[in-house]
Amino acid sequence: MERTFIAVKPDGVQRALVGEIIQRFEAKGFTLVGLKLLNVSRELAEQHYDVHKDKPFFSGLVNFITSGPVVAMVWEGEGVVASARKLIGATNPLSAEPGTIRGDYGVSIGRNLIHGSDAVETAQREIGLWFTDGELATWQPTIAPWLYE
Ligand code: DAT
Ligand code: MG
Repeated sequence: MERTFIAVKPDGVQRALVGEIIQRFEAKGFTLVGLKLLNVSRELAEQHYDVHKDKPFFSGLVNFITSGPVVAMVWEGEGVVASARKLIGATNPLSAEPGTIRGDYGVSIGRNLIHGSDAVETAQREIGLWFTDGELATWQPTIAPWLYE
């Protein structure tokens, strides 16, 4: 089953949106298989955002993501990577559609509340970066027959 890496960034934690964000993924029908609150090391932040290392916003991004606790999660479900990106909305919250997490709660690109993997391969890399195998649960939700035919 497909998995994606989701992180509520320090602004989402400070603004007490953790429950709201988890609720959206649960209500959609995805399955939570990993969850932890952590202060992110500089090393992890730089590895996570390695693809952006030459961008002008990179140092600000690393400073921001290491500035307070982050809620790291792994969610599972058919098509979860692309679907999570839709639930999250466009990178710039001002352009994100109402009904998306960034569209409903954000006003600036550098404080866009949440990260979601952009592709299945990226998700695998990010899950490996943030979680050990032992931190991920394997379980079958009893509602599965009501989610999938
Ligand atoms: P996304 O998080 O939607 O995948 P991304 O991978 O292009 O977006 O960028 C990673 C994060 O970097 C993004 O969530 C916020 C920040 N960021 C991107 N573009 C930015 C910009 N032009 N100015 C400031 N921060 C930016
Ligand atoms: Mg990205």
